[in-house]
Amino acid sequence: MDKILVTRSSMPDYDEYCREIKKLWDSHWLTNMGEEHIQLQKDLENFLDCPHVVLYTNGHLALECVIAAMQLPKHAEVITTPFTFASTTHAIVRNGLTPVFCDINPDDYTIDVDKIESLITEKTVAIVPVHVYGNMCDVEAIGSLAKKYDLKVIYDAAHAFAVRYKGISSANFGDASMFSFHATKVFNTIEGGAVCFQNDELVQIMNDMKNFGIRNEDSVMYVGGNAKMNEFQAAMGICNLRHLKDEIAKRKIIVERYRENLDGIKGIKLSKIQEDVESNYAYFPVVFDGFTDNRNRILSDLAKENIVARRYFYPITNSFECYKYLPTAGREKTPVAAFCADRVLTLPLYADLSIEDVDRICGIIVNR
Ligand code: T4K
Repeated sequence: MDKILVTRSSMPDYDEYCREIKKLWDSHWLTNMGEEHIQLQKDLENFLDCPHVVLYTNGHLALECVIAAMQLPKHAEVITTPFTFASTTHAIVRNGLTPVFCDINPDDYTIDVDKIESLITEKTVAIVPVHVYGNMCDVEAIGSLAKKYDLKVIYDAAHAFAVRYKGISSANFGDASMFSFHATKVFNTIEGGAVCFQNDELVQIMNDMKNFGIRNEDSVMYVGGNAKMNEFQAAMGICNLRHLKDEIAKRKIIVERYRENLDGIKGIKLSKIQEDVESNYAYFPVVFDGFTDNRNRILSDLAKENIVARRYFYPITNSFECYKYLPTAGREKTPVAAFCADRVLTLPLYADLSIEDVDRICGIIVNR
């Protein structure tokens, strides 16, 4: 039997992609904000109902650039969560800022907004919350706190492309949101990412930042790097965007089947279905809380059947070796995140996963 991996990239028809990139052979224009790049940017601004979308070569550099664009004072504190991919915390630290780790709530794994205020000090300048698995953070509470304490809010929305809260696109909350368009995401440009925001004044700096800080042939404004999305990436995005609604509809059917099979079983905790949120069905996390001996046994039982689930997110970032020096590090400071990281598995999920395979995966978990 073929191996089932945690996800599988969505791809357009081969011929559709070839038609899209044919233009690149005609023009010899391969990168540096060419026609495909401009087209994808417009398509995304429409799709996301967002006035400004700036494209990047990947989500991580997009996040690094938008944090840099906020021009926050060095060594200032940024409140964030450790239950995320390495990228979130690294982007903060690589900007010379200090991450302060807030715990998550156990129902949807996003930042616990009731614990943010006690972490705010005179050094706090920003919050970087994560819409983990596509679940939305409590954007209203975060918005109020940011207003009260005059903090920037930059969402790591890597998992939340095409998600809406009360009908509003996830691109439109906080000062900015970063999406990842990596091959493993609901919408991919092979590698890729974007920063989305409403503020007109950010446009120039976000564009300069990804192009060595160069404003024009005469002026270099910032110490920027190279984080431009190339034309082949943008072409993949244009094609994939055409099919996104179908892809999400297929994912929904798979997620509903997982829920049918696993909901209500003692010791299996599924992510809360959030009210007022239109989901993108990005990941299917399951927390094994006393169901059987432990999560790792289930991981290896699945592996014996050629099924690869993943422990997103273990280890949590505040326990990383590279952050041992931080006074704010230590997984004991975020007990809910530590608990979930020790027990979570994200099960295989992609548009073409068959219902039979979903049933087989659930059978292995439930019948062991
Ligand atoms: N913030 C958050 C919250 C994130 O989750 C991420 C990325 C970022 C920021 C940064 O965004 P990017 O800079 O990546 O745009 C993967 C992804 O590389 C990473 O994008 C993602 N989060 C993270 C959660 O997962 P790995 O090391 O687990 O990926 P890998 O290579 O093991 O792939 C997982 C599975 O995906 C494979 O078993 C099969 C499938 N796959 C993979 C690739 C590379 C495909 O079907 N096609 C492919 O091309 O990190």
